[in-house]
Amino acid sequence: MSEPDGSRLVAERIASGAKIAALSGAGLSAASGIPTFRGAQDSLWARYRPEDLATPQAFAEDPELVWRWYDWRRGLIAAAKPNAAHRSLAEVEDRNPITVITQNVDGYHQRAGSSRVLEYHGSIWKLRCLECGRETIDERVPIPILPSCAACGGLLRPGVVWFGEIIDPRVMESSEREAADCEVLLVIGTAGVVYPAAGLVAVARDSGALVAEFNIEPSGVSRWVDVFIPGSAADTLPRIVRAGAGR
Ligand code: BJW
Ligand code: ZN
Repeated sequence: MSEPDGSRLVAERIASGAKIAALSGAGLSAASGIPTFRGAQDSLWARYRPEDLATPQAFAEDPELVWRWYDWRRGLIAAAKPNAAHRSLAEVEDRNPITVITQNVDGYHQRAGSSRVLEYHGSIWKLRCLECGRETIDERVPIPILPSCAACGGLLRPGVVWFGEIIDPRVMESSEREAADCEVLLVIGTAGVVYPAAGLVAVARDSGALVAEFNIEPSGVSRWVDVFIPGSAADTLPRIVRAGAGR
């Protein structure tokens, strides 16, 4: 189904108080000015693919390079702020049960006011010691390169999930449960190519949820969705959520 019938259906389901799960990706924070992973970009880092930097092997080979990339991204995130799409997911909590499953590590959903957020790929503000395993929240921008553990002096790494690493089993289990139990799944700004996150769309669909995708172009999971809503999520998501609220 496509617009406008599909949009209306999604707005009506939300308005009727349906239980919602949202799966968000980098495209949701794009309108905040945070670069996506796979889009055309003109930054210093555009020549690197996520598969080149977001791996334990890359960090083992060149921790300084990987830390410089994360320090640059932490600076961008700290200087910008959540956008209208993040805010509309927070506002919908007034009327609907909602869990946000985010692949993003920027912390913007929490900053916008969402109270139930599952950080599927971790957080860029959490650091973990490679020696003693201690985890800390560290919001320094810039961060000293290379950062070291206050407890043991070991090398710290970003508390995120890299390729080849497992998702925190508790987060994975909760996410699968939310995808299976929701009545509406909102899939927002993700290329839908990184697993197991992308598989949550099939979980929701197979469990009978109405699946609505918000993206500027079709993604790897578009074949599984009931409704595709084209455009920037910062424009389309508030429109659908507010249409349901009669605003
Ligand atoms: C807009 C917009 C606007 C733009 N409005 N929209 C099954 C099949 C094949 C492979 C695998 C599989 N299962 C596992 C794998 C391997 C691998 C994987 O998926 N590889 C594929 C790439 C082929 N997965 C893993 O390794 C995962 N671990 C795992 O499976 O463990 C078990 C295991 C271990 C060992 C062997 C086998 C299994 C871990 C994946 C970790 C991903 N980590 C990263 C980095 C996180 C930290 C950080 O941020 O630095 O996560 S990579 C990067 O991709 C990041 C993102 O969360 C993730 C997804 O990206 P996302 O959000 O989709 O962003 P983009 O940029 O790709 O897309 C943006 C979208 O927005 C686009 O569609 C735009 O059109 C859209 N858009 N502007 C709306 N304004
Ligand atoms: Zn340590």
